[in-house]
Amino acid sequence: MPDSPAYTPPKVWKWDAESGGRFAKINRPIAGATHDKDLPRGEHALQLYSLATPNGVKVTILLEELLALGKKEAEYDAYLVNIQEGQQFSSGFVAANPNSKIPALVDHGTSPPTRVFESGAIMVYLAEKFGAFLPEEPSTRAECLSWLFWQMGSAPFLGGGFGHFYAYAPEKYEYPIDRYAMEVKRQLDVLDQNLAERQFLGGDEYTIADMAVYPWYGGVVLHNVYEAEVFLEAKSYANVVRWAEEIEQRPAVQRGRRVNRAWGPEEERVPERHSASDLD
Ligand SMILES: N[C@@H](CCC(=O)N[C@@H](CS)C(=O)NCC(=O)O)C(=O)O
Repeated sequence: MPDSPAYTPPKVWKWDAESGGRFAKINRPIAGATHDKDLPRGEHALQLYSLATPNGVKVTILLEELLALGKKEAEYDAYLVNIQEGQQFSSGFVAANPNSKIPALVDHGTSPPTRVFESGAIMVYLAEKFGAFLPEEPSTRAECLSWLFWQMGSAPFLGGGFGHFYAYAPEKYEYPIDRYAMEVKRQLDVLDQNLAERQFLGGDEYTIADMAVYPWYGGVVLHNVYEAEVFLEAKSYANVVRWAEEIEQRPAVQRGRRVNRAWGPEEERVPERHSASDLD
């Protein structure tokens, strides 16, 4: 027998702003801007509007890796978008990303400027623009893109599914926690088996696929994300732990993780980034 009363969906779903738990304040069933406000703009061609969540950090890691390679044109301004305050619904942000989610990139180095949204699309755009971290040889490129798109399709089950019901929902419900714990453990095993054979996700080369997957699944195995390390037996995925630790030691990764961070220890917070010296 279920321990909560059975729910029968009404004929037509209606929006009840009070019922959604931690994110009820910002989540809405409609798209578009809620208020008029332009985005700020700094001096570099690349303007990033983001936050240091896993989806944000993968892009700042890539930008810092490009700079570490000596790609000077990858210099960027990174502005913080406070999603708890609904800044993703400003008219300026919606013009950069009609989906109202961080990260969003505007490249003023093209005429007219190029807007790019969805972190995977941003990573491919930057990797192609600078000719780095996305292999050119067709089969290794396909392998890299396969793991990159694997992250885009898989992480919503980890964050929006498991993380939401295990850590954020107003009550603990066994059915969704079981459903998503099973899926996340399966995903960790997919990574673990792949990394048993390879140094990086796509083979011998560190690519945008590693940068995209690490903030999500590295977070689970190294940083007790959702306080679920024990529940998921995260440390048992030894190859994922080995791979995540190797990535996390990279100086560019350590820099990228701090950009647009407005919480945690003071020395790790860099809410806005306009030059390398903001991180030095
Ligand atoms: N598939 C998107 C997901 C982006 C996403 O979910 N961003 C979250 C923060 S991690 C967000 O901006 N949420 C605000 C909202 O849902 O209103 C991507 O990879 O860029």
